[in-house]
Amino acid sequence: MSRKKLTYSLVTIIIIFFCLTANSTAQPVPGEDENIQFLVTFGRDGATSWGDDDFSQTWFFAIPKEYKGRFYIRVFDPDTGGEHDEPKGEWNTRTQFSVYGGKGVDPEINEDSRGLQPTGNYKSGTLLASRIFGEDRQYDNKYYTFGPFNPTEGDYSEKWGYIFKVIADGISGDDGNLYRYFLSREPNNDVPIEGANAFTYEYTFRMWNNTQSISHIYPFIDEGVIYVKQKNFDWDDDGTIVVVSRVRKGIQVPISNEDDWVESRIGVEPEEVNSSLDFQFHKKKEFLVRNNNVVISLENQRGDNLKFFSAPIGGVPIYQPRIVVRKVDKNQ
Ligand SMILES: [Ca+2]
Ligand SMILES: [Ca+2]
Ligand SMILES: [Ca+2]
Ligand SMILES: [Ca+2]
Repeated sequence: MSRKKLTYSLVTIIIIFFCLTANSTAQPVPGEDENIQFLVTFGRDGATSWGDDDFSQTWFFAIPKEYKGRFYIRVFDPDTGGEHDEPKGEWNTRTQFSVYGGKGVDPEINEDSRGLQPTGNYKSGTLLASRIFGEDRQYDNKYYTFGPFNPTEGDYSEKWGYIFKVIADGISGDDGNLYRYFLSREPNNDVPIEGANAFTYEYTFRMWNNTQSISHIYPFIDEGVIYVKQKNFDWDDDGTIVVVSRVRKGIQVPISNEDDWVESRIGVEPEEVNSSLDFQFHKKKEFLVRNNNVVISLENQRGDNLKFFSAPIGGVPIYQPRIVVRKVDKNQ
């Protein structure tokens, strides 16, 4: 083997090694690498200027086909009241959490299922469990656990395994419900399932109340993507949104301010295909923008929405200045 080939092989081995070891657990939603404290969904009587465009949020959990055990979907702080939540007047928001399985859930087959807007047949699939929470001390700063479920109750996909959908609908009121999920093997503890992942097509989350913080989300760039169109909503002119990848040190994208959408196109480099991008949300440093809720979605040049994975596929992309492989002439 020539030295050049050997160098390429070693680089390939190192990259594969990092891809395998970088598979952090996907079970907390928001994920471990994202540095996002909470998802947020307002009651449907809320004002969109508070940062939720449609009062509904859809997430998917993918259970690998090898996993045969039962599992649970745990919701932390499902109530709206007490700790963590965002009041407007008295607490009156009621949120319905619903778990769906069976045929019709797979969002690659059924576009309505993606839940970008809570319209059409976005509740497709078989309803497995549902519960409505208002202000409820029993579940304030605590978990409520859905399940147990069997993986085969999900919608089977060759690519992703058994897919389950969880929709949070703000069915009444005007306060913001902050919450998060954990996909667990056990009902009363957070015990991850090896190889599981979670994803959404429209991410609505709360930024930290800390001017030093940087949050991340990780869309996966499929084969054939030439550019992506990013759309962000109600960013409150809070700092910057920057895109980083293995070959991109960081480009700033246009940001929204108050109750508005801003969109832009980002060209995709060939080296970025089949890997994740790192969308970084840098808080404004000069002063604190409080309680900033933000919505983001992406689509490719064909208008197909991209998935944001709670555990980035291939690991967190780290910018690497291009490696130059020098040809060594043995005759010298
Ligand atoms: Ca609460
Ligand atoms: Ca209220
Ligand atoms: Ca809550
Ligand atoms: Ca906002």
